[in-house]
Amino acid sequence: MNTTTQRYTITAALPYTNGPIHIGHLAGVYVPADIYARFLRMQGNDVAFVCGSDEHGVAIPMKAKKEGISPQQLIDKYHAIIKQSFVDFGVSFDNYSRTSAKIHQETASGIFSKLYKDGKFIEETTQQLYDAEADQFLADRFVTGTCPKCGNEEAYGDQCESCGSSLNATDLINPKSAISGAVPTMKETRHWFLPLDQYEDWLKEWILVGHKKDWKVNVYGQVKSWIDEGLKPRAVTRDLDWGIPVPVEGAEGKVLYVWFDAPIGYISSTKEWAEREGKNWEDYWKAKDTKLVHFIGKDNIVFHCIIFPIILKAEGSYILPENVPANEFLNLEGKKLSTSKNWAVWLHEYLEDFPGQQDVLRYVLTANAPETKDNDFTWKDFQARNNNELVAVFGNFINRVVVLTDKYYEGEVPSPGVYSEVDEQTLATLRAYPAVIASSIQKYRFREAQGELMNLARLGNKYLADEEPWKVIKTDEERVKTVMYVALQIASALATLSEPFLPFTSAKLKKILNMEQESVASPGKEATLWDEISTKEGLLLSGHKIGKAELLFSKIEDEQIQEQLEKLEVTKAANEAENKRMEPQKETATFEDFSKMDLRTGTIVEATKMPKANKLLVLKIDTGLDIRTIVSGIAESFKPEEIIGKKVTVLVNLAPRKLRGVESQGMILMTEDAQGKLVFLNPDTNGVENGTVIS
Ligand code: B3M
Ligand code: ZN
Repeated sequence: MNTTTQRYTITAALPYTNGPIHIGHLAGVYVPADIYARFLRMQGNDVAFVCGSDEHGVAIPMKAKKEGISPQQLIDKYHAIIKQSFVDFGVSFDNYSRTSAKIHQETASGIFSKLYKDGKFIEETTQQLYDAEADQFLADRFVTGTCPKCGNEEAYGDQCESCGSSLNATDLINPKSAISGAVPTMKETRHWFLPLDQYEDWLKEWILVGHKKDWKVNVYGQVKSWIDEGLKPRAVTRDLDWGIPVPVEGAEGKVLYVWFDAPIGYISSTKEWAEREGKNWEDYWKAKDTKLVHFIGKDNIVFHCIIFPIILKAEGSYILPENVPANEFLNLEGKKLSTSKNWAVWLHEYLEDFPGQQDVLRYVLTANAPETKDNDFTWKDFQARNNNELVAVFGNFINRVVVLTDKYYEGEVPSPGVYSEVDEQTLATLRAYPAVIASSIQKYRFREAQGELMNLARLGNKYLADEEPWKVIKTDEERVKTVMYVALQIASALATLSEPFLPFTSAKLKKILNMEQESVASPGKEATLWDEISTKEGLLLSGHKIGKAELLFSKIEDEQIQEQLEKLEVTKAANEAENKRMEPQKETATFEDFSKMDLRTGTIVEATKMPKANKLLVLKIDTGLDIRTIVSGIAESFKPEEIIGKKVTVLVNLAPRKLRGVESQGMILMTEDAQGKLVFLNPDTNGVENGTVIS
């Protein structure tokens, strides 16, 4: 199947050091990346699996301020937590670095300087949003406002998390400083821009033509829609005092944009590893026959499929990603995971609450992986998958095999007699599994691959249940030898094939079966253990002595699940209390300010959903003056059909603005209830004519 070895550079998104790792990160990025890297190593490939902490960007100083510590203290704190939790969880990075490392500063600076010297940037002085109160330019997460594409009112200056659009701060409607809450003013500043538009044709050729077939539909679709909308030059420097200084004279006080330096972190991490291991890093980034694969979440697609490849292309000597198998998002108990709202299952806490049960979480996250659509993690499902699948199927099968081998043969693998048809069939099915699982993994379908692994365990369970060696032993001892021999081959195949998915279980099982610990083939070795399942008579030969039974998995009790659910209840209550806190009264408005607003009574006469926008409804309102279109962000609270005929209060002289290409001519006034559901602000106006002035 494999035999020729291939060089791979596998990267996993660098986590921001503004919080610990949660299950969303794991399901979206780290578990699939680890399965892939482990699998490739088992196939004898030459793999560099790299990651590291992303310690720059506006999110860091902002979070540090919130925690009352310095940015350096913040990154040190979370870098340590994150790094340790990956080790404890068995994520097999070859190197885990950090972007505050010297080698990274040098690498990122070096690439910027090269592009600068080669004239790849546009240098421009433009008006940027500025917070006069905080004496700071506002970009990225320092500014929030309404997304011009979907109407989400909490979009950031670099990206809207609701629709995934990548934005420039100046694109936001009604921008607001995230530092002081002030409405920003404009101020001139000079920056370096990467002219993404100049690479459009090249991107079309490379991705839209070249990777139409092998990239995931969700990834390909996003890239296509960005390219179709037209790319714009993007600033790759920022006015900020946290980050890598721009290595250009006269750029004091400016740093590299975090999304310029962070992906270069993959390269620096590889350098750090190569130096330590006596390898040549360039083999992993510049050799044409190396395959580069980026594992990321869907919100990072634009950076890995458009911006970083353009940086690499402009530099000129690097390879480009072979694939970017981005995942969708995982939700928790029906709600979006959120670091700031503490709505998460934190990895370091899980490891404390469920010691030794790393594989259970790995298993559940892969079984529920958001590979093609957003998925939900629930504690009940976690418990059920552990108890009904890992314990009842996988664990039960292994336990029976090991206990019976011990009981009948003192742990020695018996010699098989003549195979029955069922034995032959079972062995043939078993021998097909390595190729089936491998093929799914190669297509980045980890969920399907793990499903097949469980089917193999099911095959073993069914085989034992049908052949009933515990009964037959009373009448036909020879037959039982054959049955146990076959069952032992299935057990040893499970020990090997489970390694990418359940590395702790695999190691434990190999120890129980007294198998060669080293399942990772050395590069160039002809056959790997993975292949030998299909090609050899069996992995456990007659006469081989296995060890004693040990439980692979244990039942998870209701109380443990209850505890986790209670933890979430506490978070929910805290968030609700936070939301209920009264907003302070706004600045004084003069009578003139108020009388400028033309408020009227109106009626909704038509309502339709805005295509491809979760929050927006396009309304036709009878304002008495006219029937006009108003786009309103109320789609999550109301279905179009339930609001036709509703009386509303309309601000009719609000400056029109375009949302998703539709011009909105005014605004309807709303408030919200304690649960966050919107409520129409329509005092008792039945009987009042549309268009009547509210004053
Ligand atoms: N630090 C992770 C995120 O967006 C971001 C990834 C960088 S990968 C180069 O959550
Ligand atoms: Zn949006």
